Amino acid sequence: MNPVELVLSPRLRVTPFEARVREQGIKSYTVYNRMVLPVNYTDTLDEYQHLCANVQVWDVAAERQVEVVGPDALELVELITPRHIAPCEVGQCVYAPLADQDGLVVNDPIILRLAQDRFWISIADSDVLLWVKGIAYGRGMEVKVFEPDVSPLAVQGPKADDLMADLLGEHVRDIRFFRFIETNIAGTDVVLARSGWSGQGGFEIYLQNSADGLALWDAVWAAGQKYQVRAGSPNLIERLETGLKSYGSDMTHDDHVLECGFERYMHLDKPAAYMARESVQALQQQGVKKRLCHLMVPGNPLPGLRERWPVLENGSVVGFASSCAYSPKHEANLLFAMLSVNVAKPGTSLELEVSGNRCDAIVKDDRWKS
Ligand code: THG
Repeated sequence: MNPVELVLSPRLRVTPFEARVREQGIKSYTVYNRMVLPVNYTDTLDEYQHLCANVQVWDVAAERQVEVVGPDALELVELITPRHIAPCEVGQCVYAPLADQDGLVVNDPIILRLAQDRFWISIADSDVLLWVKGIAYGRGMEVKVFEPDVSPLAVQGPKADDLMADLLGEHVRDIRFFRFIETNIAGTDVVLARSGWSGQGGFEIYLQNSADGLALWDAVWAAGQKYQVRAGSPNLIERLETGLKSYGSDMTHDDHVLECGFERYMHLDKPAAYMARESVQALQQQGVKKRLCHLMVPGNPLPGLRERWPVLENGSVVGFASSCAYSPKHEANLLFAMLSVNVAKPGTSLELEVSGNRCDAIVKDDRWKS
């Protein structure tokens, strides 16, 4: 098929790093939270190999922040997620699914606690700002909910620690996973967290003033010269190997939190009130009907996935695959698929239908093993 162009206009928000992203030769964008999200500079395989060996700088400003601050901030954040947030310390981040009153997934953000009464909800692609403002208003809560001028810049890859230590000092190596510090880079105040959407390790730098975006990029870029730094982006191959699911693709507002493998990030008996409690209890009694699974298809690389591909058992559709990449490590195609519970067991043999052709597929555990 012929390549298509994404038309850029002010309705598609720019990021504070866009000039550098262009200079580095960006070839394709996607749209995320009504903002551009750079996708490819060269190609996904080349970028995957570089990411796993070196260090990359990613413009992930499209991961917008929803700030919740005020006396009722904790109560409000507790309401919107089945994860217990009270134990999260200032300086800590937690991965927390957001669920509505029916238990349906609204988003799967990282939540940062900046103060006892102040949070950033670092969102995936859906309108969390309007949802949370609506709840705060409807319940008359004493809290401010807004989108601050904050843009994450990710530094990912095995050389990320060396790069950041050269830039800020050896102490950054001591920042634990999902913890953050407040510091300053190139004259601009930033939040520096050990996190990021890859399994290769690294940091996310939350810029707090768009006007300083290029200065921040340039400082990181200069420190990265020793380490063959390149511009990159969340990588499809790497994120499938690591098992990172993408909201909007792999799970949507049609799916219940109990269907998406979020159990590790939920405390269903938490003392604080949360909107999904009744729905979760009811569905636990009934049992879920579908589950988000890992699916492997050996053989040659499959084409790019544009629409969800049907998954079949004995000729009947039992679910749909939503993401796919060929993994050099496993020498197989890795997919996420929402499957009927009766087939959602590692080891189950199924078929995948790709443009009219059927191929063998096998359900795997969440580490692509058995
Ligand atoms: N960084 C920031 N904001 C984000 C993302 C990010 N918002 C949108 C999206 N990504 C949120 N989704 C995820 C999903 C998984 C992880 C991070 C963000 C993640 N998971 C680890 C894992 O699965 O191995 C560990 C989670 C844990 O155990 O606590 O890192 O990337 N700022």
